[in-house]
Amino acid sequence: MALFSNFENIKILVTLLKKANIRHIVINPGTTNIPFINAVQDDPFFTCYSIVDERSAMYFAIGLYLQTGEIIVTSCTSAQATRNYVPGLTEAFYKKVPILAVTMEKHPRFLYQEYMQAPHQSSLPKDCVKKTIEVPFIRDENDYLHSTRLINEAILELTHRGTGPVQLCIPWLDFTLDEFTPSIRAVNRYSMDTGLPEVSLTGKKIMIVVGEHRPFCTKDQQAIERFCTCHNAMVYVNLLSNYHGRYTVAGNLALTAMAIDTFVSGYAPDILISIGGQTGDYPFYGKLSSAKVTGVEHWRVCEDGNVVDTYDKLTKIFECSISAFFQTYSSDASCEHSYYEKWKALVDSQKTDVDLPFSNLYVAQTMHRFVPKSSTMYFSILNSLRVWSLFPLDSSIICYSNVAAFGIDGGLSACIGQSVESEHLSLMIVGDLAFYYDMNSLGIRHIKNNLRILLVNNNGGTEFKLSPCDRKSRDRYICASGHFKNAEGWANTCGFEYRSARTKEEFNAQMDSFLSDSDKPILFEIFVSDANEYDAFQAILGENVLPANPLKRKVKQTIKKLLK
Ligand SMILES: Cc1ncc(C[n+]2csc(CCOP(=O)(O)OP(=O)(O)O)c2C)c(N)n1
Repeated sequence: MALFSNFENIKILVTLLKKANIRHIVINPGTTNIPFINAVQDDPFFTCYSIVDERSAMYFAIGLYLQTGEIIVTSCTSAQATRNYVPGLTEAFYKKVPILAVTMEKHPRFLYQEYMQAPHQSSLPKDCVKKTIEVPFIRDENDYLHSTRLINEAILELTHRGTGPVQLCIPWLDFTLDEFTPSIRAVNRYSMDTGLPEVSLTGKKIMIVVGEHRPFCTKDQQAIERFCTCHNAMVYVNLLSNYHGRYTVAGNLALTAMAIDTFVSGYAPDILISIGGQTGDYPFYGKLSSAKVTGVEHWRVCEDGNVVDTYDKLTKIFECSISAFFQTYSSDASCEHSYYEKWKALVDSQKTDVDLPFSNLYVAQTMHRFVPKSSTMYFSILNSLRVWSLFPLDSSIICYSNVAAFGIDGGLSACIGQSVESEHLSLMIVGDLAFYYDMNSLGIRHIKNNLRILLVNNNGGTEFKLSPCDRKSRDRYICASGHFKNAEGWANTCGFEYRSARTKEEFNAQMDSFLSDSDKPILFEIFVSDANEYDAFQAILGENVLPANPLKRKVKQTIKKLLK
């Protein structure tokens, strides 16, 4: 298959910035802009600035322009980052400030597909920029020439008939679809009006995946359970599913540690039925969307009836309610549950009591059993959500995260909004960048004593160091390290009780009281190193890697036990 690339786009942009003598670049942390950051951060031609918050980055860029009178470039990742440029860009638009806002976007096929971090990037309000220019993926000479012309056009527009901001949208990353064999699927849509079709589910392995969802009503829950009773079905859940019926499998760790070939040969369903919103579950998406997974039909059950082909396997859309769908395809028959049992056996055999260094993961491993019943937990996206998803929580605990548009910007505010209408504990798990993005929310005067914030201060976005990489080279701009010391002063100013821990012992000694009733909201800041965050994740994965033959893993675990 063709290799789609954005490296050529980055090269063209950097070359043209130099030719236009544009030197100042304001950089926000992120993944999709890593190729651009790598291309400029050590080039002495450019002066780079690291700003965590995109709202402030855009105003910072305005300030740079006011002082220098020069064109300023800003660079941010996709997801919610671009949206947070809007206030500053609006000021820049009416102030006529020439800022080239370089934003990144995914291939258009991911738009509106419940694909992670893929909100529309070029839909800014019309009084933000003079022009939005989107360059193509470069696949051949035509694309190359096209991009070169468009990037020139974007730079020229900054000063054409008066100055003003311009958005330049660049597609991100090289990607190939491994083992892709073209095949053309037809997608059919059914509704209660037209009638749901006859389907044959006999002998099929069925996986129901529950994306983010508020707690289920009894009617839906019963309908799903009844369906599972009469089919060889399982329900894949993660924390955000808030579904706790029979036949559920919390399979996040299993999928994280499972080789794709193992999934294909032993764990993939014949039919995937999706309900709820986005899963926010990268391991799940990675496995189900793999081109190696063939023969799986995705059935989407949703009242909007939209064509949302998240895993590139969509064949049927059922435009109806959850209960209508599952009731329609249930009967009084019962059935063997070999598929569910296979998954359950796998999940039951997993090892999570691994010795871990002090880290977000260690805190999740230690604390997940002690979170009081009926609490609500709100997870910051990506790293915090990922590590907590490896551990089950009591079924009375409700979990949320901003996985719809995937911003680090508003988790705390959302958690506080939830907490003020609850009598139970509300617990936010948040990294330092996301915390500082939303720290003004600590001043909300409606905050009650039921709020608990666990702030994992790992000095920047550890998210960008969890895969093998040169960690040092990522610190300055990609992870945005070194901006913040601690939250103590601000927490105290806002009437919180502030606690901190730098070791497991300090953490363990305070965990109970952190989770207990208090006459103040509590902010508990733990200081962990990026190296420990990485090592902890690798340690738990290493213990649970699932080779093609699961028997081998059992033997390995037994030998390890005997050697202890
Ligand atoms: C508004 C917004 N800006 C930028 C991003 C890109 N982004 C995703 S995760 C992340 C790092 C978060 O760092 P932190 O909150 O410290 O959590 P950690 O990964 O260290 O646990 C960033 C910048 C985003 N998702 N949303």
